[in-house]
Amino acid sequence: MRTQVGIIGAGPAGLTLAMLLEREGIECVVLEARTREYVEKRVRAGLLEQNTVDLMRRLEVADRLDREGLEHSGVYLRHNGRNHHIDMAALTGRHITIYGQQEVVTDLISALLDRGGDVRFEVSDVELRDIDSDRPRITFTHAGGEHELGCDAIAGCDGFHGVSRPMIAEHLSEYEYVYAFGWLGILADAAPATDELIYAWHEQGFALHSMRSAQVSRLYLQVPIEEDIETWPDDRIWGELRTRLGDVNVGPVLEKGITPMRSFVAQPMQHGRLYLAGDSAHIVPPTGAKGLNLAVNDVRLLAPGLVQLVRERRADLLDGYSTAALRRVWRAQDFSNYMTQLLHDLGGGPFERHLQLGRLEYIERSEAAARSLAENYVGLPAEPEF
Ligand code: FAS
Ligand code: PHB
Repeated sequence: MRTQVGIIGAGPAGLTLAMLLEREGIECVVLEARTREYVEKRVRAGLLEQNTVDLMRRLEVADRLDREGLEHSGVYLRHNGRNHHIDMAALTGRHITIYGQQEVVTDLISALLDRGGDVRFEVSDVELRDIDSDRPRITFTHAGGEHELGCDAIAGCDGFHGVSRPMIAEHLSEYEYVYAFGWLGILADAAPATDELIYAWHEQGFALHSMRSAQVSRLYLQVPIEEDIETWPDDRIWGELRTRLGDVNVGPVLEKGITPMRSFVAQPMQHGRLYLAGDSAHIVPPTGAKGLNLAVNDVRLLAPGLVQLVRERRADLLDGYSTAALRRVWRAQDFSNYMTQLLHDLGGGPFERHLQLGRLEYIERSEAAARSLAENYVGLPAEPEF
């Protein structure tokens, strides 16, 4: 088999890249380990930056997003039982939109297949070969047969546990920071008790009130890193959410799980003809709602370079990909770390708690402080494409 760009992974990064390439008439094949149903049901991120929404509209895959997405002008920061609203739209002129990652993935797969895109689900034994040459190959098993895919370049969009990053590990510098806590998240059939997200600082730990629709709430609690979900029956979860968030509407819990919190960057995000994008290259704690948005920004920067390579056999754009992508990666790392340190119980005792409360009071009083938080949260304006 031969194509122009081989893409490993049908998550937000791989699918958005495939759509960007398809629009330019560049042939690509997406190889995905899981079933279509699994990736379309996987509950993860929920908040889209303005840049991500704008790009989905440009790709003409935003019809359902525009109908069902919840556009918000800001968020609430809560401490000492008081919610303080940060009007991000007033401060930045930009909005955020609540729309589940699984909906984004569903829309992208449907649009890609409708436009003749080639997505292979349930592939296995994926291996990358000759990535230091200008004719890299991917070998894999699919539908009971062994296959080889020749291409001009490979995009490693296969997430944190994928095969791409390990392939070039010897050429990478890796940076990691593991937090001593995680998030217990629930999806509940319960109308949100708030119009916009509430990020709550509380003596007992952080909590977040998010949502997926007017009928479905998405809520999170900070829990110790080794916490066993079995020790959290629903009534204990609801009780702790009420303690930290105040008013919550209780309903059937549709899903619950604990996500560890880490910051991770592998750089450079490329070697030879392999280009990493999304979680395969970086992980942020979800406090800044950056994970999905960073993945989309990576491929927005990667696509023009791949188009130039295929059309003009030149790689000067691609040679600058990692540097360009890492600028926003590290900005998002810093913001996600800032939001995490601001709102979570870091175990630093009373002095640290007073520092946090002082920062929260400052954000309430200072427009400059609020604007700085707001412009990072809604997403800095997208870097001009090359
Ligand atoms: P993804 O992990 O989404 O996609 C990678 C794809 O590659 C997967 O479909 C995988 O099956 C496939 N793959 C892996 N290995 C392969 C192989 N060898 N061959 C073929 N395919 C392979 N972000 C937020 O902003 N907010 C959140 O609340 C949030 N919650 C999260 C909760 C969890 C449990 C996790 C794991 C992540 C969460 N994230 C959150 C981050 C998440 O949204 C990611 O940033 C986002 O999925 C990144 O997209 P991709 O880079 O495309 O990676
Ligand atoms: C979510 O709705 O899943 C969500 C929202 C904001 C975050 C993290 C998760 O910071």
